[in-house]
Amino acid sequence: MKITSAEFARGIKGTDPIINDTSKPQIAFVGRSNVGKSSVINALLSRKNLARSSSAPGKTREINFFLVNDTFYFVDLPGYGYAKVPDKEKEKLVKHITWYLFEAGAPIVLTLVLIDAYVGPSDKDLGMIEALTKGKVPFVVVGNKIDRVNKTARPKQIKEIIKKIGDAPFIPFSAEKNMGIEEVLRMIEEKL
Ligand SMILES: Nc1nc2c(ncn2[C@@H]2O[C@H](COP(=O)(O)OP(=O)(O)OP(=O)(O)O)[C@@H](O)[C@H]2O)c(=O)[nH]1
Ligand SMILES: [Mg+2]
Repeated sequence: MKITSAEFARGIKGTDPIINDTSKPQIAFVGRSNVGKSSVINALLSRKNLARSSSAPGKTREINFFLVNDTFYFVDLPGYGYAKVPDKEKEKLVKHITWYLFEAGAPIVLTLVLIDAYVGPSDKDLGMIEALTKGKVPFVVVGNKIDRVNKTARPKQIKEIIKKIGDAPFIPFSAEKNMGIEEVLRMIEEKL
């Protein structure tokens, strides 16, 4: 798939009509704080900082919609489970994410569950995978930051990740080194 245009559409904190715009399918990006959701979006769109990324976890606090090719949305979600965000706000963010994914009636055709390929899936990641499976939301697990794993150690690390996530499809990725972009875009295209 060729990306011909990408623009920020809207950031939302509660409900909003954009969620139920059924004329445009949505691709959701979830994962723990600082795993690189915003960076992965930028890499897929070949844009530097359209989705704002930061080394300080907890950067994204709204659900951000990016209109791609005038036909579908990339949806950048706040990260789950990072200690630097105050507890009350964390709780609110998790509720907002859960509501968006499972209750809001958004036309989500694919969810990218980002995990840190160097660290492997956390319990929270596995919980998200379980919830998506139960909720019948189609997803793919994307192992970002694979560049942090030594080249020779990659096959073993990938095997171990696959063992933990079970049947879910898995794509190793690096937003920093532009790895895995073709594979992910192909997967998205299949769902549109
Ligand atoms: N080594 C490496 N670092 C990366 C990669 N992708 C992102 N990062 C770094 O990880 C940090 C977090 O990136 P973000 O894209 O802001 O992460 P996020 O998941 O959107 O974070 P929140 O919005 O806080 O949930 C930044 O310092 C990025 O430079 C990657 O593929 N490899
Ligand atoms: Mg972000």
